[in-house]
Amino acid sequence: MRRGSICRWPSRVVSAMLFALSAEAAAVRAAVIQVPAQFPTIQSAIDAAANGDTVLVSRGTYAGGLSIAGKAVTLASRFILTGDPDDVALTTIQGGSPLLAIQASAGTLSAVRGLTFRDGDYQLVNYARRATIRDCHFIGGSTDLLSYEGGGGLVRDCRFEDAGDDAIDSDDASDPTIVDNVILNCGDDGIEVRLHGYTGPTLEVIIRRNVISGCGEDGIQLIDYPGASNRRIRIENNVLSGNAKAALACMADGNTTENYAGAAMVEEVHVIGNTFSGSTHGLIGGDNMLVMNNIFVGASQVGVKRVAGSSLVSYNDFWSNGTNHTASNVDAWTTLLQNPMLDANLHLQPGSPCIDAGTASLLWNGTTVSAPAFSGAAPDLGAVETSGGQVPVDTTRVASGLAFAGVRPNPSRDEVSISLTLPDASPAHVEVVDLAGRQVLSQELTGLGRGSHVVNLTEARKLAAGLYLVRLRHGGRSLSTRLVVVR
Ligand SMILES: [Ca+2]
Ligand SMILES: [Ca+2]
Ligand SMILES: [Ca+2]
Repeated sequence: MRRGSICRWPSRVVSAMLFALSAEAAAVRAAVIQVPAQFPTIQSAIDAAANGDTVLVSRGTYAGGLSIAGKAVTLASRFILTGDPDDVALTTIQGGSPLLAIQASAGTLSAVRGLTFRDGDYQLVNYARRATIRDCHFIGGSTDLLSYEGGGGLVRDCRFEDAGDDAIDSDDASDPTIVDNVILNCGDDGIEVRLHGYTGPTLEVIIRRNVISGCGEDGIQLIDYPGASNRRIRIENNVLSGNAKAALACMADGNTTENYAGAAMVEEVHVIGNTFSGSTHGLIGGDNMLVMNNIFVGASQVGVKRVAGSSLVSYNDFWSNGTNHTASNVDAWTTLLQNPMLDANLHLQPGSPCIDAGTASLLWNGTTVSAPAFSGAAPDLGAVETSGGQVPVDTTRVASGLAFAGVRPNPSRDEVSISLTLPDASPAHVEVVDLAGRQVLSQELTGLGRGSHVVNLTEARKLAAGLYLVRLRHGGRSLSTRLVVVR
């Protein structure tokens, strides 16, 4: 819970609004309705609220079985005024099935803020296209904690613990944005998204900067149904740690019970900058996934499995997995196989080879996909960007005195220059190779002499957009680095 994140109404403003709570005033301006001071139960306050009103609940334990329908209501504890986490912990809605439903008829400005939901069955079910759920705590219960049923909106800064089934469940035409949540010890999956058949405007499901740990099945489970539904899923900067089966898995044909087989899932999924730690499997994939800038560490069986079809696995680090990857489109040139040097929180320690080892963007199936904002020279691998970035260092220096310090700019739209050091005056050769291994550019480097040089590759401006390997050869040795061309 984050202290002091947002206080929309200082308490003196609330008092003034309460004095103004005549019938006429309520009709024309948002009001604050207090429970239990003005209404003894939450539902009676919701029923009395007008569109845009806030139902402000004081500390206490209240019965579930609540419903918001036909208007936009903010249902909140005094946390929205105080920023005090105790206002969340001590303002509890307990029991019921569900504890709270936000109906499809609820207004788009509906919000639930700073409440604890405890026990019961299906704690919060959202049918509304847009509802905001922030700073809440979901604990226990026999089934799912937060369910989207054709609903959407933001769920942020919430904590989910000990779900009977999934913490967050997304069914039908839902498009939740799931950001900055902590999800612990679910009976089944941390987040389960079913890709039911759907043909309307593109549904964007976003799963960003969450910590998901200790779940009995998968951290995130994407359940496919036959055919191409119009969805895109972005899974970015999450820490997926110590979940029992897979950290992230695709499932075929509506199956929810992990079978480690993956799915020929054609919906587009971006898996960017996550840390996968532990589990039997890191990622079990589909047929249309871009997997970039991630760390896969400590999977007892396989780090990345069945990321196939038009998928690409590029700029990732694999370390200490039973098997790093199987049956997947892994770009070996951009793949690190080094200890990521993680601390106890799975953040990178100083000197980690994952610092600045990612790519800012990648051309994939004709589209340039960008990483989130980063510091330093390039994105780090894994979920958490280090603050300063590393001073670029020459990691390819060899004892012979031959060195290849890199390609600038990278990504490039035009010609590029390469920085190299030669041990003597004999000729060198540079070539650019595409992902299929075809040589697309070749240039002799003669008369350079011993020492450091910068050489322009003017022909690089003719390269098609894509990912390339730049290889420097000299005296029987070769050194390589990667180049991304964008157009
Ligand atoms: Ca599908
Ligand atoms: Ca499941
Ligand atoms: Ca960086």
